[in-house]
Amino acid sequence: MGYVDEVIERVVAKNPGEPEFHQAVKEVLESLRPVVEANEALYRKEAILERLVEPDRQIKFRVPWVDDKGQVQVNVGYRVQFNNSIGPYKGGLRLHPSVNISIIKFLGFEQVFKNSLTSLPIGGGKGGSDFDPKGKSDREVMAFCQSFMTELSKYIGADVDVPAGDIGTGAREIGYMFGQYKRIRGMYEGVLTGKGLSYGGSLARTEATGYGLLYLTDEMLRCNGKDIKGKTVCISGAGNVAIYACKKAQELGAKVVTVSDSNGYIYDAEGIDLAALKEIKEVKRARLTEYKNYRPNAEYHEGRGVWNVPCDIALPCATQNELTLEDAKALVANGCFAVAEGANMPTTLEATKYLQENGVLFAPGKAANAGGVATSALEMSQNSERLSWTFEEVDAKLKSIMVNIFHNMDDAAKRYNFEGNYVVGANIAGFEKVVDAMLAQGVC
Ligand code: NDP
Ligand code: 2IT
Repeated sequence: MGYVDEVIERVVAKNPGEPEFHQAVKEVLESLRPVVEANEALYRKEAILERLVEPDRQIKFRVPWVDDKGQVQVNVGYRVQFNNSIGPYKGGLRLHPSVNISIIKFLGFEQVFKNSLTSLPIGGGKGGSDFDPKGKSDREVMAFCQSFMTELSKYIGADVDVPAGDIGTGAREIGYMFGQYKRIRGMYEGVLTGKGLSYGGSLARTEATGYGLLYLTDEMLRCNGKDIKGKTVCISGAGNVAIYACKKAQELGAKVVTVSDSNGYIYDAEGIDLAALKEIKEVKRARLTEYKNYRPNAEYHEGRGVWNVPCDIALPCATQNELTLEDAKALVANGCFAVAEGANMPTTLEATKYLQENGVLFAPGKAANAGGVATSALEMSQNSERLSWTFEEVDAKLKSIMVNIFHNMDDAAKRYNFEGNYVVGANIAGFEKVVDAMLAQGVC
């Protein structure tokens, strides 16, 4: 059995009941085969793959807090510090009832390669909790965030581990967590990113993941002789990534016809009304059923089905495994020619394979959604030099980072004779830098 297969088998055996983590490891390691085969003796001796798939440490803790009725609630908190070979651990905090160790590990593992691809000095980590912010009062969210940070603060720091937002964690949650960190440690430091603009946040961080997704998609289309202008786009999700993907897609001249949440999706044939979407989600924190109050001609459909809407370009921006083989078949049958992942691992392995085999340009999340964490790293730089850059400055850097990521993954794919396979290209390009740093730093 080859080295890659041995390690995959061991990961599955040693981490039972962690299907998302297995999936992420398989996707990465299988596409690294050409590099691993070219360096097998060295990598085996140095146990490179074994070291990559085992996090530096996994922290799990109790998060007790008091709800508005005076009842004590208990949630579980996690931080997985995966690999800090190229910089402090960096990655978001997910607050969603589905969160478990498998999900945090898959996200942390992906983050290692994603952060490497940004070309900035950040290692990979991820955290979160099974706390559900939905339907909670601001005071309850604050009580949870303060309790969560009381424990997490022992393990993080501006040069150690710098968390940020993810599903369920936005500006409100980051603010409460930052306040608690400051209080406990008695110091102001850039320990979190995605902070508010009045206390050290970076302009354009809110927009960064969605904008970055479109900058990379635009470059991918351009290099393949296509143009985003005038194309029809389907987006899933209606959160931070989806909203700013929608905004930039519209600015680039595309027509976005869908957004979705976990209850259903909107089909607006005239193009999504961004102001309405932002008011519903960012101001009211309401459900998409409200959209019809703003746009009576739009359709609301209960349940899944967003990928059955005909489009040229699909941008999954909600959650893992939301685009299945069935969905991929529907997209191809309807003439979709590009898929770029705004979410982390939204496309199943079978669906990815089907899309690639059917000539669909496919940009994997670790490249396509790297604009968020890249701009987080720019926030860290601004905090360190105690200066703030203008929106235009940050946005220009973001754009050049995304264009570079596209070319790095494109070149890596070509070097190994997998031209056009951006999954292989992104994994190899991300891996090469991490391995180089690991080898240089000896056995650790
Ligand atoms: P938000 O919490 O802002 O929005 C998440 C959106 O996805 C909501 O519309 C939510 O619907 C929907 N969603 C979440 N879980 C499910 C589910 N199980 N089934 C269907 N829909 C679901 O999160 P973000 O926009 O920040 O994150 C979206 C994705 O992008 C995630 O995969 C995240 O890891 C990834 N990402 C985020 C980055 C960032 O900077 N924020 C950076 C890079 C990647 P509902 O309200 O009904 O739950
Ligand atoms: O998945 C991700 O890259 C994020 N949620 C953003 C992480 C960050 O540190 O900005």
